[in-house]
Amino acid sequence: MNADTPEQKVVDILKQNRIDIAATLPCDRIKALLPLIARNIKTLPLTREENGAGICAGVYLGWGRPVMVIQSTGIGNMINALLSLNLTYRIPLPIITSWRGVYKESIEAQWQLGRRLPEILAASGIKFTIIESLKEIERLDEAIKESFNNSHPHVILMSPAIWEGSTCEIPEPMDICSRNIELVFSVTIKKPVLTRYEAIRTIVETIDEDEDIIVSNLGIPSKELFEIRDRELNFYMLGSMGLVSSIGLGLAINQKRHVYVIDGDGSLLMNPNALISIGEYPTTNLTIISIDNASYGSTGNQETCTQSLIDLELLAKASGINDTVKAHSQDDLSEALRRKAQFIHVIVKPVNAKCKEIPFSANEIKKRFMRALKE
Ligand SMILES: Cc1ncc(C[n+]2csc(CCOP(=O)(O)OP(=O)(O)O)c2C)c(N)n1
Repeated sequence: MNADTPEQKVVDILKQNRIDIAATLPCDRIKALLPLIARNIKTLPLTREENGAGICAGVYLGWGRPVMVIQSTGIGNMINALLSLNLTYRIPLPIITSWRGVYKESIEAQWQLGRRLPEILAASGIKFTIIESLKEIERLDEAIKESFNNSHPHVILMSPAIWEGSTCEIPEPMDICSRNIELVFSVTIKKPVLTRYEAIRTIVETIDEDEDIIVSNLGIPSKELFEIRDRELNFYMLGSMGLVSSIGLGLAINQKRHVYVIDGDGSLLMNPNALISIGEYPTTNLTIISIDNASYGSTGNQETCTQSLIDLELLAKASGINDTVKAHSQDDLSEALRRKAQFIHVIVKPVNAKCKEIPFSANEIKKRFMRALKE
């Protein structure tokens, strides 16, 4: 039933290109394509596209070959990631989009972004290919190769015309069963004694220096890590606020080494979708260390709501991450690190060390990191 359908052709092209992970978010026009991809290629359903850009970047850094398959509106949700992460670090990412807003589009909310997408992508310096009909499907293969060969993202705008008349099977909706949810959580947050710098030093002194990966958050945390101990297995974020844990997940999926992520409180709250993905795809080699100074430390210690409203450990638990722990001291933190807890919530004071700039370009950080992973 699926042979010779346009959807099968797309899957064949993905397989020919040795794609090993597809990060997806649905569009009505690709409701037959997505389940077919999921049956053939390891698929990570997303809750927001920007999070997918981070996960796919991690997969690529771990020497994998990811694609994204999304609705074209999702490009609007990920434009900063495409520029500050993919273009800046030269990380390839083929993005197959169901191009809405142009062909037989009755939903008015699709028009504004959909019609302007080619101009937006061109102005952003993001390579794109328009595929109007099934006859042009081979251009998908060319676009995927172009993305990996030139180490940049490539958006493929696929017209709904391609799928018209397809006989590709659309699965029945799943059966929803009853389920119990139970959470008993009670915790005391003590007045902080540690600084972020001390917490990062504890991480560096506890992990396996020769084997383990550290992915560190943008701004001062990366600079502090660089100053404490620069190593080739450190991946320093220079921007893309919120994506550090997503990148860590992508790496953990594609690597055997243990991945330690240094995240913040502000950054985690910008992309709680990362926690949902981590809860959904549990790995045994990923530890998220959320260093919570109750503020946006890198931009001048403006308060976040972790002091008054949200407990990040509870947020992690609510996202399906079971093995969580709170750390107030160096001893708490090193014990949690030694047992490789999935999520460590570290309570620290809002203090920034005075550190120099990291003297590497994004591309240098990426290249030496990827080289070190191969050793
Ligand atoms: C989308 C976006 N908005 C705002 C910023 C500015 N910015 C850079 S670092 C940062 C604070 C990050 O805070 P947190 O994650 O809590 O880490 P901390 O610096 O406190 O360790 C902000 C707001 C940014 N880089 N990107």
